[in-house]
Amino acid sequence: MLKTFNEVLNKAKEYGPKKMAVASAGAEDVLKAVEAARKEGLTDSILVGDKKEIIQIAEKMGIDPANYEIIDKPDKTETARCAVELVRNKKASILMKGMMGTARLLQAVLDKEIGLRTNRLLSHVYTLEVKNYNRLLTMTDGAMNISPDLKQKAQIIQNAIYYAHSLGIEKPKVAVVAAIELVNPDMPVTVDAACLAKMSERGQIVGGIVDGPLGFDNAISKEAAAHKGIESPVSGEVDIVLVPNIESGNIFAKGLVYLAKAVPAGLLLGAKAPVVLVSRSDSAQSKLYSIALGVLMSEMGEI
Ligand code: COD
Repeated sequence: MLKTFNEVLNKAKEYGPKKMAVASAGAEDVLKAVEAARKEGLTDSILVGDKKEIIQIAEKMGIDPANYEIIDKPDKTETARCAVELVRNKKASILMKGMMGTARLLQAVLDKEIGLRTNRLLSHVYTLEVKNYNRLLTMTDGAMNISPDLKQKAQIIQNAIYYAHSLGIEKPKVAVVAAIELVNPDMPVTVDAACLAKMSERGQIVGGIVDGPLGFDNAISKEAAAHKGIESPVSGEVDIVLVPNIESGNIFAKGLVYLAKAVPAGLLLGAKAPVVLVSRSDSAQSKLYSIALGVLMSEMGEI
């Protein structure tokens, strides 16, 4: 079980280099991460975007553009579609979002003709390395599904469980968090949480252990759970946190990053190939870790 991003990086090196298509590569932090991933032997990237701009930025940074295949697509929508097509045509096995809006890339990924859809729901995971926690913590979904219903939440959990397997976690522990740990029909999130725990017990979600509803305190701390008299098979050892909606997930991750200096890395799951999808404001180091996660996930193959 990989417990830090350094361990993730070292493991991913064993599987590299993988071909990666970078959509809109013309930005310093994107190129910095892509070059670091090349030097670490993780990826061999095809850069898509405004070729002149990519070469200019690369040279300014001391990166030799000759190490990359560059496809000239000055228009951002064209860039997204081209990078997606490279993955669809198996010229690359990982897709990375560079300097473009998330929604634009997602629309290309979801495109019925050229996209990367499977019969699964696409969902996003943010994995965080947090100083005061004993393992990597994955939160889902703070970036793709806006307000998932019960069926979608079950699929989001299933995607995250498969992903956690790629981190060597045999039976990932999932906490479905809510404001309280009791079922209250006035709080539909608690009802969904109880259903998801039962769905896991009955084999409708497989490969992990799901419990909820749990407050975030008694999910993350055994002591807090004991204090409230709650016994949970996941408490204190949570690998995955399912949040109720995109806003809570986004605030959760950004809160940890900005206030607790957590290091984030992000991936989109459920497509034909992993999509490295981090915030434009995330550091080059976060982007490198996300690429490493993409390599591990790509090694698992299409699920
Ligand atoms: N998985 C699989 N298929 C999907 C998914 C999904 N998660 N979401 C939509 N689809 C399919 C639908 O079934 C449909 O066939 C087609 O895609 C279009 O669906 P719409 O009309 O709901 O799609 P859009 O374009 O209105 O919305 C899709 C987005 C991904 C753009 C939308 O959900 C969105 O904006 N999500 C949030 C993205 C964002 O801003 N994130 C912030 C990052 S920090």
